[in-house]
Amino acid sequence: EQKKALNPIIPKDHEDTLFDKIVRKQIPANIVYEDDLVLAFRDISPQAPTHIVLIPKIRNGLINISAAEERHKEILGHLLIKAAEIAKKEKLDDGWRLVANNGVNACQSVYHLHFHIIGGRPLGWPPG
Ligand code: DGP
Repeated sequence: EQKKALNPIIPKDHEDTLFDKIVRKQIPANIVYEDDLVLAFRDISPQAPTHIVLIPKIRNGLINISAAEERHKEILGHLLIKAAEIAKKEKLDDGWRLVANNGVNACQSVYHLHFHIIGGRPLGWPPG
């Protein structure tokens, strides 16, 4: 069953989302990678055998890709490189998908930029 589009809860700059609480370890998560800049953890509602959420630790205005500006290019590059490393470590050698749900029609539910790393089974195209 498809998720319905909901009214987005866009955090103000000083407001936390769920992912800030995961970064601060106030909410437990199954962490698969962490460095100074990014955190990757297993999705609570996996859509495939491997389903990892990769986020910048600090939102810095990046509620999603639509908010990307020149000042974000270093963290965006870092996220993509780490996505590739994580996929390799997870042995997703037969293929995997990097998804950034962006806005209401894409069913974005947390307004803190995140990439889904999805794999471990054949993935249909087009997506829902
Ligand atoms: P999106 O729908 O693209 O905004 O993705 C948000 C994802 O975050 C969704 O796939 C489920 C996941 N998620 C939500 N709450 C939690 C949580 O408390 N822990 C973990 N590990 N994942 C969560």
